[in-house]
Amino acid sequence: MDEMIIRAVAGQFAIDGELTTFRKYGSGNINSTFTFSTDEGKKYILQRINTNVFSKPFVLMRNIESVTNYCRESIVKSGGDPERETLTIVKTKDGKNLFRIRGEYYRVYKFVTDCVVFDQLDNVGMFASAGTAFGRFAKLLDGYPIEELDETIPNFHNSKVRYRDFLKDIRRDPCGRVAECQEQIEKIKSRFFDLTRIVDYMEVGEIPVRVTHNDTKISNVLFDKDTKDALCVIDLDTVMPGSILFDFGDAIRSGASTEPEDGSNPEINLDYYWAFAENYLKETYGILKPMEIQNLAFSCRTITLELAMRFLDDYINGDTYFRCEFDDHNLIRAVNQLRLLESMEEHFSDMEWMISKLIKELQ
Ligand code: ADP
Ligand code: GN1
Ligand code: MG
Repeated sequence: MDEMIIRAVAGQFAIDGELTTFRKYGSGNINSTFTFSTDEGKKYILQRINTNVFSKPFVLMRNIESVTNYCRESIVKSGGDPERETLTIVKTKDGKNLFRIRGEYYRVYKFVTDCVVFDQLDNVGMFASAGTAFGRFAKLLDGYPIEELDETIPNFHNSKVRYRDFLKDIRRDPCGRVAECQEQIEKIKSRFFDLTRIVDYMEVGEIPVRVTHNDTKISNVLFDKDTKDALCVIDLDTVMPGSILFDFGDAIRSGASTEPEDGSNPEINLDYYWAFAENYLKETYGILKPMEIQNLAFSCRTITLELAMRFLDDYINGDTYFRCEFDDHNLIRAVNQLRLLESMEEHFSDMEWMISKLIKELQ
């Protein structure tokens, strides 16, 4: 991206000092993220919102402002540091959440100081700590008034709608890629009921709709660089009504895999699974309904399958949604998420047994 634009954009925000250096930052698949420093020694995150994915950026920012204000109040009450434990939006000089230039939307956050972030963890204690952070976040959001939130991406985890679109895209085959994906397509089709079970229960009210994060992958948690404790849940773009099961499942999918999302032959690491679940349940046990508890282990399979389908669908559509580093990236991601799913299926009785053991300890 054009250096002039970044400088011009940063200058529109009420930052301390003037931009000195900036660089591309992070590994998010959706927005374009930069970090910059100022001559007053302050550091910020600047993001260009992906409007292909988030079509109403002002609505998105209204959600985030309201959710971060809510989190801030609670952090202050409990004696925490709101500048490190939640995102802090920096407004434009005329008080707006976003700056629009050339049809693109930019936002700025304060950079959370002394934090580190990982696409994959090599330390079970850190994943356990992420379990506490996501569990607390879920409990905190449980008190947030659901009617105040707009859906930033309608039907985000509605796997029935996603499946219908997937079948349409297979029929359209816009890039002639369907023939080479037959094996993966069949694996997804044969698991239709695994994909839709949670949504079915939600539709009849057996699994509650709550305010949830909806994108709990491990790179959406910041860790303290010294203590390595999980510090701050970020990427609040998809905080909206959903199921807590998708949040639990997605954290396990991304954090308890032996490989990164696109790494070959991933397996579920049951020690990581246990460590996360133990802390997550300690925080959320009091709010979870029996049907949620019963489906916790299963939710890991559902969300992994859903993401495999989303990656494959994007591959079939010509890679228009997820950021790709090379030609077959989405296909490789889909293949590997399906492998992770098979590993979860192989170990499913252990995964279920662990949840019941943890629940018994909490009763
Ligand atoms: P995306 O939606 O593209 O995933 P994120 O909001 O998750 O974008 O940001 C991408 C990356 O930028 C994160 O994984 C994290 O490394 C970093 N990041 C985002 N916000 C902050 C912040 N306030 N302080 C420090 N790092 C941040
Ligand atoms: C995207 O934005 P990021 O990289 O944290 C995606 C998630 C996927 C994830 C897979 C809004 O998350 O749903 O699970 O990639 N976010 C959106 O890596 O689609
Ligand atoms: Mg992210």
